[in-house]
Amino acid sequence: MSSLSILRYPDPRLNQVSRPVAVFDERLKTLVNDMAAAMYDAPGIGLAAPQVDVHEQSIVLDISEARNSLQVFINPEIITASAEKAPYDEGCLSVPGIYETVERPARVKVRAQDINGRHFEINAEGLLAVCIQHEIDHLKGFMFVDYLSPLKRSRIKNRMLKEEREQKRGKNKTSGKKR
Ligand code: K1U
Ligand code: ZN
Repeated sequence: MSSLSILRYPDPRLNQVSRPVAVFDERLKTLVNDMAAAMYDAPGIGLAAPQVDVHEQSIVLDISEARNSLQVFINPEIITASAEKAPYDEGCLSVPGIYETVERPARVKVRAQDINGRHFEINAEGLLAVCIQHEIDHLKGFMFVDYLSPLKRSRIKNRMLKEEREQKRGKNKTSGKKR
C-alpha cells in the first residue's frame, strides 16, 4: 500500500496553486517515487503532487498497458496547443467513480524538467495529451469538473460529500463510536 493518501473533491486544498520546484534533490526523488506508488496502487494513469497535498509542480504519468513506462514532469508548461479540440471521457483519482466528457486541445507541446532538473520538450496527442493537460490543471488548482456545467458539478460535489459522510459513519460504527 502507498504511504500517500489522495485528497478527494471538494477538498479546498485541491484548489491551491502549486509553486515551482527549485531544488532537485533526494527529497524530490522520494516524493516522485511515492507519487508513482500511489498512482499504480489506486490504480490511475496519472497523478499530480497537489492531489497528495504537496503543492509543488510535479506530475507522474503512465499510460502504458503494461504499466511499466513511468513519465515524470517537473515544472511542466504547455508551450503550444492545437486549435483542434478532442473530447475524452475523463476520470480523476480525486473524484473516484465519476467519468465525464471534457474537450481539450487535441495536441500540445510541453516543456518540463526531468527528475535531475534537465529540460526537455515533448509533443503529445491522444491519451497522453489528455492526461498531461488534466495533470497540469491540477498544478493550477483546477479540476476536470470545473469544465462541466454548474448543475453537473454541484451534483458531483453532493455525491462526493454524501460518500464522505457515509464513510465516516461506517468508520465510527466499526470503532464503536456513536454518530
Ligand atoms: O489525475 C488524476 O486524478 C489521474 C487520472 C488521470 C486521467 C485519466 C483519464 C483522463 C484524464 C486524466 C486517472 O488516472 S483516473 C483513473 C483512470 O482513468 C484509469 C485507471 C486505471 C486504468 C486506466 C485508467
Ligand atoms: Zn485528476
